[in-house]
Amino acid sequence: MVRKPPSTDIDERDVRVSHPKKVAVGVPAVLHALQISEAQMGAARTVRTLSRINQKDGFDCPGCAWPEEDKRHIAEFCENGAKAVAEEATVRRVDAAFFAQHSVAELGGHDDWWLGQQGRLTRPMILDEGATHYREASWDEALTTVADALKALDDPDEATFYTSGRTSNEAAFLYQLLVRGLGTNNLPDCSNMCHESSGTALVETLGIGKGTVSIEDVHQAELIIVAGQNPGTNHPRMLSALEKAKANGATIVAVNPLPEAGLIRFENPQTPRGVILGGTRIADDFVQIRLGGDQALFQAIGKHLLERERADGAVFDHDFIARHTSGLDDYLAQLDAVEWSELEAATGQSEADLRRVGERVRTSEATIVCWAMGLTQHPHSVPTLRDVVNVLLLQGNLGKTGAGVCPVRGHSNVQGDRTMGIYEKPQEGFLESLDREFDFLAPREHGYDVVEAIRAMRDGRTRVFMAMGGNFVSATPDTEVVEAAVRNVDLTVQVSTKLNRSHTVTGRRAVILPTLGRTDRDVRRGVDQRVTVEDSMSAVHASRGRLAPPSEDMMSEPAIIARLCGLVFGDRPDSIAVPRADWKALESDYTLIRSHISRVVPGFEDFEARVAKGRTFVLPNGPRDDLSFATPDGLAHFTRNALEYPVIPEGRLLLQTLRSHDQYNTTIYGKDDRYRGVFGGRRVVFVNACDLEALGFADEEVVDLVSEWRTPDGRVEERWATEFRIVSYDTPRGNAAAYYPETNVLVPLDSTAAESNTPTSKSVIIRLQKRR
Ligand SMILES: Nc1nc2c(c(=O)[nH]1)N[C@H]1C(S)=C(S)[C@@H](COP(=O)(O)OP(=O)(O)OC[C@H]3O[C@@H](n4cnc5c(=O)[nH]c(N)nc54)[C@H](O)[C@@H]3O)O[C@H]1N2
Ligand SMILES: Nc1nc2c(c(=O)[nH]1)N[C@H]1C(S)=C(S)[C@@H](COP(=O)(O)OP(=O)(O)OC[C@H]3O[C@@H](n4cnc5c(=O)[nH]c(N)nc54)[C@H](O)[C@@H]3O)O[C@H]1N2
Ligand SMILES: [Mo]
Repeated sequence: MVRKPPSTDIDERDVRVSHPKKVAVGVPAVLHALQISEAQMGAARTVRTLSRINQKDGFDCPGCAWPEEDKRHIAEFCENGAKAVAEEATVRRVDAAFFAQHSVAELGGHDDWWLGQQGRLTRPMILDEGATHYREASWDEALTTVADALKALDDPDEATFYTSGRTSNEAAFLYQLLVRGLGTNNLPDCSNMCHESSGTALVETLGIGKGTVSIEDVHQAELIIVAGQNPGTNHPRMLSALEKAKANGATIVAVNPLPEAGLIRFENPQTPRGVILGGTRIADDFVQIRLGGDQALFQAIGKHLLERERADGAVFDHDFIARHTSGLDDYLAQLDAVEWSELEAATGQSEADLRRVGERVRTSEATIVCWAMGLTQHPHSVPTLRDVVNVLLLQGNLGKTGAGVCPVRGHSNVQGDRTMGIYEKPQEGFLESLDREFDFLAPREHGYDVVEAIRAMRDGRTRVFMAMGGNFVSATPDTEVVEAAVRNVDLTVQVSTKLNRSHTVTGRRAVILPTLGRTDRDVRRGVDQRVTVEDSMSAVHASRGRLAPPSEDMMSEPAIIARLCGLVFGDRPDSIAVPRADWKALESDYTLIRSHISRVVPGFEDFEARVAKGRTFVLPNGPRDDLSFATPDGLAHFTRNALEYPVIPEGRLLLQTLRSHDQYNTTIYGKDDRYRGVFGGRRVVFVNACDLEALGFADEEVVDLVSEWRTPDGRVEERWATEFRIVSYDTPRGNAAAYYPETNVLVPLDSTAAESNTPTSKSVIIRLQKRR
């Protein structure tokens, strides 16, 4: 398969490369954010909007899920939060005339950067079967089209409903109700490609699929390990928390194949010291690990702790282990069995260096491990994360101040969406409450996750595909396969704020439902509506937009779904069991949705009062609150995990696909990756200089990337991404990096993590191919 890039919208001949930066944020970051904001919104709207981010009674930043600090700065935002806001609050518009002018085929020739630059969607649009262009539709027609298609299905499992992670709690709750009311659990979400491995490992070992620390814990920790995460770009406000932790005496260890700028040094634009004194050095220790070497690192730490415990004692927390855990002996047997030489090979670190990190852990009274995609998108991510938990359990680093697990979530409400029931494998307790509240019987059979949803479309088992936000076509692996799969569906429906490739690669018929975003004012029957979100640390609070919506005739996500529920369920006779509610009332008063939530979702009792006046409340968290673990035996579990790490065939490289500084997932804000020194282009591949020499390539050479996937029956499949410029870079030998989504075409659909089924976006075997 040779794939041409969708277009030449970004002229890659303009790419320039300079030295990577060591310092993140600072004044240039603020200036850059303001430039982008002004281009999208103009000066007045920029000031009005940015001053409302993350303020009490303002809107929740759509950038990331990192929590707000208690005492909020006047401008509690970061460069990339500002870019996320500008992208949404832009004054550019995609109207009906735009669609009349551009055929779907023509739009399909553009990339996500160009499509996103066109502005906010404003009108419901329908693509009729055989038509070349979308045409304008009324809300009635658009929603009736969707409802009729859903009602006409022979089997509800022929429909699949994707969710991205910006959707509010209120919309997510109604959406899962719509889906379960129809009779399916086909609710794949972006989590399946993101922190699914975290959830899987944490539920099994700790009985909860979420992190166990609060922002205060981060401030109070003695040691923070930041593994597989690039906060300078993806969670910039986390750097302020790390800075505060350091001021309180914490040690920070960064574990990453790349020396990412924010991990090395950070200039806080919100403190005079950050601006004047050149910032804080963040990482005390930088472990430049091989891709996929983290399980070995954590086993090495465990082995070191075990050896020191046997030598001098006083390392393990025996009381904690005896009272709250099971499985220690099995875990220790693994630590005894694994050889230092193998741990060295897997990590690329010497035994002495591994022991140095082990010593930092041993001497810390309160340790937190933070992680993101560098740990979750490998074939062995789930065992890796179980080994992270193992190390923390040895010293009782749970349920005490400054300690615990901290999976740092991506999308700003991805955690809340799960809490609201967006999950293909719902828990029985949740379904029982749902049945009771809405007087129906929710389906029990598990539904499709993202990878299974793609297979079902590919194989002709799906007739309707609906997406609540996101960009399914670009965000998922194996782009060629996914595009063909989506085209195989009768009807595709996108609820979206902005145009993207999922509107150009469609089923035989397609509907676009434009929706309000976080920053938009949402007035229903004369009353300003609020929605709620949950951050990465289980804190729930309200969010209210203030800007005039992109057009008069826009609907919010909760309103769209409430009306759809009315169309789908409203006229069913009483003899048929479908969810019963006053859909019309829910559409215009979200307090009523919250009232339903308060009776269905544990921890949301008295919901309305607890989020009134900008208040935040924290959901119950067993391990954090009182060391209770919702596992079958009520204990936290040590586990024995055989050591795994990638084996890279001769002459090949292991490719990780990651984010540049100027993108939000598939939304491309600009063409630069300032901290890594790349400007004006995105089709670059970062390779170690020694590998280049050994493989016979040169810096700046333009090559094709060929992924080589060995199928279970032993064939080698090739996938091509053409014309990438080589950038000689400080990455471990054998490890390369390139941006997503351009490289998604290289990630095989069948290459997924064991147990979590997450696509292995950080672990793709490739070869560099000379261009003919
Ligand atoms: N501005 C901005 N903010 C975002 C996003 C965005 O695109 N733009 N996306 C949001 C979303 S949905 C998410 S999930 C998060 C993503 O946040 P990150 O996980 O920080 O995102 P990635 O760019 O995928 O970066 C992965 C990091 O892990 C490192 N890494 C890769 N493989 C390994 C490995 O095997 N071991 C170790 N130790 N490190 C490894 C990479 O070098 C890189 O630093 O950010 C969220 N916030
Ligand atoms: N190769 C590779 N692939 C990856 C990853 C990787 O690291 N490497 N990362 C994975 C991860 S972690 C994630 S989370 C996924 C992301 O997958 P998605 O969440 O599906 O993708 P996004 O690019 O965040 O979606 C952007 C679109 O969302 C819509 N949107 C934005 N805000 C709103 C809103 O408020 N409401 C609605 N209805 N729509 C809105 C806009 O139309 C915008 O174009 O990608 C995954 N794919
Ligand atoms: Mo994500």
